[in-house]
Amino acid sequence: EHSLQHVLSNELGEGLSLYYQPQVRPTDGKIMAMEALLRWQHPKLGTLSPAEFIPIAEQSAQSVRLDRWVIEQACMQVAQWRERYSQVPVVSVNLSAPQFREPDFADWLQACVASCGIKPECIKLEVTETTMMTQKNNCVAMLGRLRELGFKISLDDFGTGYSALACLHQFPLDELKIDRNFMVEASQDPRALLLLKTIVHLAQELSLTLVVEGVEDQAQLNLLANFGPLTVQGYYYYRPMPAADINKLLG
Ligand code: G
Ligand code: G
Ligand code: NA
Ligand code: MN
Repeated sequence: EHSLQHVLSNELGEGLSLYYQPQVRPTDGKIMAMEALLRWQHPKLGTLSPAEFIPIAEQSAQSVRLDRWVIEQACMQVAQWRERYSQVPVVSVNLSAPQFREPDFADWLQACVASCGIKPECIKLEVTETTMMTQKNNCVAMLGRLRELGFKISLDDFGTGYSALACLHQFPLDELKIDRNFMVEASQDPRALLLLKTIVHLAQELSLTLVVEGVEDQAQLNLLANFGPLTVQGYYYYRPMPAADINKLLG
């Protein structure tokens, strides 16, 4: 924790990098989008997961800077890919809760994509259900504005947080990401599979695109066969990987 404060209080970048994990359309294997995932290479502890250090950074609102560093890196990467490849999938980035208390965020983000020479449509913003519910008014206002600017909005970890179900129709959203736990349960219990199927239909009825997280094997993928249009993010297709490895998939 001490050295996290060190990394965050200095010029960001040292030891930090982004991995990307493709989201795949099962019918033809096409990569529809990619999620940018932060990695921190600690000199002594090895690679640390953001699941461990983001919550610490959120407490001190240091995550505001961290998010913006991630977004800058992702936007520059998208710009570079777009110079080299004809079809570049949308890249999603995660927003931490304190970002929604920063009134300048939408302006900052608009300036960020503009300075990289890319369109807002190239970027998807992932917000967890819990962030959405604990900062409802801020989120609705800010995400509404961002969506008008052209950014795509995705509700992350759906079904595990402080439930957004009752307000789903009020949120400015383009996408639902069903938490990995639903896939795990669905492969063990037919009733859990029905639940997963019902959430998929709910998203389709609301005209939201849908990402099923955590598909790890063919058997799990087969369960989704008749569920209609969706994409899959999971180890079965791809693990999160450095940008250099993504080049091989785009080229
Ligand atoms: O890649 P994975 O183990 O390692 O990520 C763990 C968790 O950390 C996920 O819930 C993911 O949403 C979150 N996360 C990954 N990268 C970022 C980031 O850049 N910012 C924020 N706020 N969360 C991130
Ligand atoms: O932001 P979000 O919580 O959706 O981040 C995705 C997290 O899930 C990351 O930590 C990523 O490394 C992890 N992940 C992605 N696919 C799989 C999978 O198939 N199995 C498991 N166990 N974890 C996954
Ligand atoms: Na996410
Ligand atoms: Mn998730």
